[in-house]
Amino acid sequence: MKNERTPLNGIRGTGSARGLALAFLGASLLLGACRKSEDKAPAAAGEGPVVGWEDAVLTHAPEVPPPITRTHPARVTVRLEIKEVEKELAPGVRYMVWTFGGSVPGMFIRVREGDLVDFHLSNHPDNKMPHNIDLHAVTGPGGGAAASVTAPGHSSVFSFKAMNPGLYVYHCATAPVGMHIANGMYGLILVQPKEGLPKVDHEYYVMQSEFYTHGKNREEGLQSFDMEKAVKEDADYVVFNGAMGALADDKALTAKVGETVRLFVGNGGPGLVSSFHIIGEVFDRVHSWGGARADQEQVQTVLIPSGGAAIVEFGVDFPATYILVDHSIFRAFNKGALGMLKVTGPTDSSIYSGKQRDEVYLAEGAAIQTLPDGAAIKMPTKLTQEEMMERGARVFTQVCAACHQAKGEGIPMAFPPLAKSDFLMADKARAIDIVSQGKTGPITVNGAHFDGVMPRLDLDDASIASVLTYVRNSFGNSGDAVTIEQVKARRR
Ligand code: HEC
Ligand SMILES: [Cu+2]
Repeated sequence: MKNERTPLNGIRGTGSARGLALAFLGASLLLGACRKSEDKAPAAAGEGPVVGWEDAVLTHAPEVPPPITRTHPARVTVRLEIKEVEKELAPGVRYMVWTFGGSVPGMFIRVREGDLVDFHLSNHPDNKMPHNIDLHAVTGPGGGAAASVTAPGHSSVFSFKAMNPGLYVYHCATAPVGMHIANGMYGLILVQPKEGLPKVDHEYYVMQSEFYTHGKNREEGLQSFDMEKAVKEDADYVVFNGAMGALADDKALTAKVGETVRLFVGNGGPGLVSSFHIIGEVFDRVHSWGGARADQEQVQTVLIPSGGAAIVEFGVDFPATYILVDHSIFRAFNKGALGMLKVTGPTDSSIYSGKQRDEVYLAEGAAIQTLPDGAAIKMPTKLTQEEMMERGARVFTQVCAACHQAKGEGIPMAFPPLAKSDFLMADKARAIDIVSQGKTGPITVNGAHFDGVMPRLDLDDASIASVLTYVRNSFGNSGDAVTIEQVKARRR
């Protein structure tokens, strides 16, 4: 509903301003050694000089750091720690999430337009994977990704100037990028416009994303990432703030009648676009695409791209539990994209009459979501060597190359090589087990050590036989074929 309107902000950012800002960043990086003192450097057009040095306040969703009241840019330190931790996706469903700050989504970062940000990214020593960060607010190679590749037990530091106000997604961009994002590596950074945002009573952080699990939706136990479903964008869970129910019941957002609410809404993807809507509420002002200024008023549903954001503001006029959904509605009622905003206070019958008739409302739930499985696909039981090589090449490019790379060369410290791999060629049965069941734990390939996670891939016997025949006869390897029978025998 309507609340008091504030004039829309002006358009900002000219080419020459950016040029100046870049030069300014270069100068400031040189000053890095004497950071305790106040850094004074020439101001970019329309901004004051960088004064002072402070630590950014970071918060876990749904909390948002307090508005920045400074009237000048400052040098700001952001410290973010990557942790791989087990979390509950839904009741009884556990998942090893990779996080920026210990939770999904990652911690909310708030800086001010013009700030010079020193970014410290740490990768906890217990983690298995190298990670990095691409902040969409950063102007520079990979949005910081190139400068922040960090092995477990290490820390990277880079600096950037927050030149462009707006709400931005950040995410991990380590190969395979889709897998790192699917495992929970995303969050939001707000570059607060220098004139600030209009005052509201509540600011909240909501981020949508999907999970692709080996089991079906709500299948209990420890679930692992399913690359095949992810490639098909066939999500088992679409959720707000990292888990089914993370914004429901006693964890609902709250407000009182007469108050104003601002939601910073992001979409981590990795694959799906969000049609963000609140059942029973209208957004008074919207910053489409997370842009610096409100550009729309009285909006029902905002489209939030994968890797994008939006800011929505509204006043609450009537007590109720308002439901946050992705209006691609099966996601809401069947996959988890459902949150709550509980508004308390006096009713006003001039706004809404209240219940005039009583009837039973049956909420949708798990009961309706069992659909018949697709007809079993007939798999070939016999293939010629040539057919195996052809099929194997296809499986390799579609599935394995994301991690082991296009020519099987691997990535140092992350993915072992299949090219000329002594480990692969030494033991056929072991190779079948790895491709059919996944693999974790320390191994040595061609003298180099690896201790990562290869997920279960859910391939049929013919595909496993073919891809192994292919890799055992490509990239400098040569060996005998792996037959479908041999795979069958190992799997039973
Ligand atoms: C999501 C990333 C990922 C995908 C996809 C993947 N692997 Fe792996 N693979 C790994 C990791 C990580 C290891 C090392 C596991 C460890 O350290 O215990 C590994 C190890 C292996 C090994 C043993 C080590 C070696 O280099 O010989 C083989 C063989 C292998 N993978 C084959 C495959 C094949 C074939 C495919 C495709 C069907 C595939 N992998 C898909 C990540 C992946
Ligand atoms: Cu990562």
